[in-house]
Amino acid sequence: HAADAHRTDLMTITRFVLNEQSKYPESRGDFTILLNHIVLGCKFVCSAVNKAGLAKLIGLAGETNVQGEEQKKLDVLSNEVFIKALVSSGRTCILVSEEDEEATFVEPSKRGRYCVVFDPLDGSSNIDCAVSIGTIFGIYTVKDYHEPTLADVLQPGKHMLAAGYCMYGSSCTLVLSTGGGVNGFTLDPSLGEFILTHPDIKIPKKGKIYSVNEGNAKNWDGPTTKYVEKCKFPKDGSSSKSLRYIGSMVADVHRTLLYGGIFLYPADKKSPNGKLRVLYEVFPMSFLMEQAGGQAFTGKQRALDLVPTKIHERSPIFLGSYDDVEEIKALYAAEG
Ligand code: AHM
Ligand code: MG
Repeated sequence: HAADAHRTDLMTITRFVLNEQSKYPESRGDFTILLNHIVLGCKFVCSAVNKAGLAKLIGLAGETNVQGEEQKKLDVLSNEVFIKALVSSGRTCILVSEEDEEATFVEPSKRGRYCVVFDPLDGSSNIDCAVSIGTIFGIYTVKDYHEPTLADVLQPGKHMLAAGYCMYGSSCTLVLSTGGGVNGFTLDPSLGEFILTHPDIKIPKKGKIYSVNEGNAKNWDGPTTKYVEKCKFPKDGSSSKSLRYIGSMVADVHRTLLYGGIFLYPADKKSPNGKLRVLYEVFPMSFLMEQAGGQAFTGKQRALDLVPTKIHERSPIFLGSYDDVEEIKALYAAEG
């Protein structure tokens, strides 16, 4: 009986990934080791986030991050934990974090063949009011780990080997793809283990929700304006979409993945490249969307085809249900 099986036969994330990797005869467990260190970072951040209100961890650290935003203590802490966990895994070579202006090149004695790009704590404006926040990560491999260069991480998202996020919400949920679909794991706090709770996630082909910061509407371009207008006042007799916007990419994308619909952070007159960062926000989420049967589009091209030229580059992004993204693509195509 399936329900009983679940209670005694626990599919932890480690067991799951080991099973998946055993399909590759050349696999030596390196990826599993790397993932275990990412999972450790997520557990640490989860516990820090849960204690934030109590431990007075909230507040300014008196520093600003590379984008000039105020940095909260939790951001600094999360970044340190991830950098240390990733370096000590002995499986990484180059690390790119939203919080660090420069990429970290791991010292030669600790190098391995993976590059990890990540945003250790995204959605920081939501920390102080206890709304969901998350960690986002993407994984590449280096060509030659004796000679790592920035070119190893300035690669299109389609070259990613794996991507995922961890959401610190009403539960702590880790969503991962290693290129063979998308799976979701929930942290069982009593075990300290992520257990497979959402096997083989597929995004609904079409959704009933759109998710965007409409406060920027006066600065949008034609296609975005037309699309959102269509969501509210459909002319084809279909019902209007609901608006949901948390302002935490991980939470907005997680809902989109499970319920369907579209998430957009478009270009606007003030931010011609949008707000979200290509390497560690746009790519991992686009990778997951495609793996779940959805699409991700920049307004010009398939998001995963984009070739970044700088590690903190930004791009507009439209991602979600296949049919919903198809509509926005048509509007941009019509624009010429
Ligand atoms: P952050 O890295 O400063 O936390 O900003 C990223 C966040 C995303 O999580 C979210 O999708 C977006 O910013 C919301 O931006 P806005 O407040 O402009 O709507
Ligand atoms: Mg961010």
